[in-house]
Amino acid sequence: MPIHARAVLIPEEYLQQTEQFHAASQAPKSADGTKEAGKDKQQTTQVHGTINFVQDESGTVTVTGEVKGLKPGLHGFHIHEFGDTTTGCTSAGAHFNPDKKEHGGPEDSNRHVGDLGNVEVKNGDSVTVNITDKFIKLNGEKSIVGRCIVVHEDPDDLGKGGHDDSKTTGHAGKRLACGIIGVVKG
Ligand SMILES: [Cu+2]
Ligand SMILES: [Zn+2]
Repeated sequence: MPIHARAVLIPEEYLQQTEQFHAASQAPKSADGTKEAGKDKQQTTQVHGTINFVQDESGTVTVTGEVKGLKPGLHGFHIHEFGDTTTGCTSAGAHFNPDKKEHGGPEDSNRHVGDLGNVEVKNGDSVTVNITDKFIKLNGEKSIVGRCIVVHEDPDDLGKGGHDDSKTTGHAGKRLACGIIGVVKG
């Protein structure tokens, strides 16, 4: 039977606000009894979307969906090890790497299991995702269920950029949005 999973990508800014709400609810009230509201945020486009995962009988996983609110160009797209967004997408940890390999591209054999490469925005601010991958799984030791999918600000250099972090993160920059992957009805 195929296995189905899904992640809703939540903008990093929203997750940061959630953390601020937690902090505010624990902070002492000000003299007039009102709580300090969060500072006005500069309005920026929020990156969001929904990503679907289906594992077929052979163990191949197809990743489909849409990401909106991105700048044109390539954006690093990875599975990170933890299904945790407590302090924003940082809580998702490093790339999911159960085989202790170096960062690479999706076509490399020396890659993190979580290395799905890039999504590319060609027109407007959204991209339709359609990736087929043999490394990520929805069950077993390499299961990505309960971990996070992360979309980055910059291109993933697939380990070949020569930067300090090319072999660990692909130099993909800030985490713009992330979502915890959960099992869904087929
Ligand atoms: Cu990443
Ligand atoms: Zn990686």
